[in-house]
Amino acid sequence: MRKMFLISLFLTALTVLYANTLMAQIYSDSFEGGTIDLFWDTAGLGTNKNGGVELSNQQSHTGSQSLKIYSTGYGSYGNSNVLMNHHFDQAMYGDYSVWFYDPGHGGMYSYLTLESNWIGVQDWDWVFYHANGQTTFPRSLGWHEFKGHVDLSGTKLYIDNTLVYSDSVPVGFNNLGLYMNTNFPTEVWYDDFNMVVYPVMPREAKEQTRDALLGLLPTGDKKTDQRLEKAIEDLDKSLSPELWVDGSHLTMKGEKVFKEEKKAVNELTKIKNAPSEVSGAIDSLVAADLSLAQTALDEAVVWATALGCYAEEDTDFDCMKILCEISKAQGDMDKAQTEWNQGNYDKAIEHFKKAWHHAQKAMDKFPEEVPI
Ligand SMILES: [Ca+2]
Repeated sequence: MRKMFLISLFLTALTVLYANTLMAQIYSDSFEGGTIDLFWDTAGLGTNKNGGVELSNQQSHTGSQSLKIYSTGYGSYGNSNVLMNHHFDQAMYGDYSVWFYDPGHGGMYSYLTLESNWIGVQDWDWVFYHANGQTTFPRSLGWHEFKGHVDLSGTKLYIDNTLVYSDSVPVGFNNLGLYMNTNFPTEVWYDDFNMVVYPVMPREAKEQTRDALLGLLPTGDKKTDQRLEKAIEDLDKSLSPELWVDGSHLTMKGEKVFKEEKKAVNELTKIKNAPSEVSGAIDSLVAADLSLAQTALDEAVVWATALGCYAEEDTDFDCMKILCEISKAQGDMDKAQTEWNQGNYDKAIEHFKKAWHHAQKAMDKFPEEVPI
């Protein structure tokens, strides 16, 4: 059931997003089934020597399988050097996580790596985990979750939900991988990989759109200038810091972001003989709202799963409430896409707002009922 639930979300997201440049990439892998998913490049850029990757039933975090990375020890190529990775065509931002089965000994490097950011174990240290350097989080035998969040305010890395590293360097990533390097025969396991990533965070997309519209002034047409100025004013309101937690998350007052944006889009659609950049700006704004709603919805699904709430089979009252809100959010995402396809931008934004609201309600993020 769980798998079906996640897959249906995955398909929805793909359908919704193919049409625009703010394509969210949502991917989960529980390493079940017969073969390693094609998402992963197992050719490893020529680095897979003296070892390899395979699906294994020796350990599992969920289901009956996980991904095993193994070493055959020091050999003709030197240390074993194994990498399974995924390449993105452009720098990405967002959230990712994986479970790691720690065999509890030193003597190997193994980590989840994203460009210069990495979380895992070092060969010389069997006492603490490392996340871009040594942490104070003690190693122990068994499953542990490695998690990261990257946005324009920087990077945060977590082990078992404890923050172990943060910086304020706004750098996205083009590569992510699971890696091991050692000089003796051994093995580690990874399971339940999840990621929700974007090429541009919604807030940055809105800022860029605002600046692009500002760059059109003056157009030589007084009426057009007035509408552009009004739209920029509305966008400034939607970018107000108290409405934003970070580049992809809104505060409890977040509905104002959608409302102001709707006004801006309405102004832009009224411009007669609009410069060609205007229609691109409208699409960017609608896409950014899609990202905000989709992020909240993804997190609501993770939230529900963590609480043990699964679709269809659940009869628990609180679970039913959560799943009902998620279902409403998914319904609004679909309606938004339909409106967007028909050029009804303000109605699309209205549905993204509702989807966001339902996702927040599913996660119990409102202290009391907030009308929409
Ligand atoms: Ca599994």
